[in-house]
Amino acid sequence: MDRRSFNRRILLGGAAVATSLSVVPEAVSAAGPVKTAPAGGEVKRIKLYAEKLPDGQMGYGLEKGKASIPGPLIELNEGDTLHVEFENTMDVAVSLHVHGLDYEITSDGTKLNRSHVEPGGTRTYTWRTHAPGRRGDGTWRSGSAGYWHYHDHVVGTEHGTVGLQKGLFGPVIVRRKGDVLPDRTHTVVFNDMRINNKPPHSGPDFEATVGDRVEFVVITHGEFYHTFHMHGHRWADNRTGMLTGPEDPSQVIDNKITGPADSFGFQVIAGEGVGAGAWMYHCHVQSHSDMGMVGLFLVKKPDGTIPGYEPHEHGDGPAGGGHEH
Ligand SMILES: [Cu+2]
Repeated sequence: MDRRSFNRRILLGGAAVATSLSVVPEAVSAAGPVKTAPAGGEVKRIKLYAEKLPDGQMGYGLEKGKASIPGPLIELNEGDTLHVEFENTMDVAVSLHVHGLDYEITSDGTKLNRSHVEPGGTRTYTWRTHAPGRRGDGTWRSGSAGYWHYHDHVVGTEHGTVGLQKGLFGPVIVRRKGDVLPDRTHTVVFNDMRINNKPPHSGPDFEATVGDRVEFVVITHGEFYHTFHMHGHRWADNRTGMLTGPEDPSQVIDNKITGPADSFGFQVIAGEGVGAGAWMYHCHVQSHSDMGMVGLFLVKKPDGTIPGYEPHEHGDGPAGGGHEH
């Protein structure tokens, strides 16, 4: 259900429904038609840096001194080409290896192909994407659209095991023409027993207001399998995480198993049908959640309050992995 029909349903539902959901008129009037992804075909260029962070971890960033864990969200539309001018500011070799996109072997980002970057060096990695279409033999070729990710493949071992542990990873979203665009995107990376390489029991937490269209990208790295669960919200287990219509056979879920290098994504309407609240998301492997693989989806009422939530009870507040649209 899109944001427009969500708000329309509340309007038609009358005062009783609106009261129980704590939705005030401002949220309804904020409704508008959804924005959708344009056709691709552009040639884009970014600069990306690999850096050591002050705490000994490592990250990717779009500017020097701005590296983050996870690295910056890279968004493309099917048909786009991206040239990544990649600079290694560290004292160890590093690389950039992407999942799901089209790249020649010279952009593989492995030592096997000498497509890594020595300390102080630069290299341009080129990623291409394509729309779905029919091959010459009549069979169907999938498009590039999906929730993907990039990571180092060099630091520590020839598989980048230490680079991954230290934070060298980030999200890539390739959209198909017509895909619904979110208001903002958050990235959750289960990396061994941490989320976004933060200490246990410290989130990250993500803020939204009831009715916001919020997209999550979930990536897993490290040694373990996890299950991603979110309270109060559900999504479709398909490419976009959204049903395409009433006949879409995709299963609707609120929990998904995810193993090393898996990635998926989805959109939710914050608080849809359930209202504001501090909604937990966590790994549902019990020992993992008990050890702190948990964060909060902080869905505020339009007045900015969150019923029953005391911010000091949990972690250090919103942080990391966010991207405004
Ligand atoms: Cu887990």
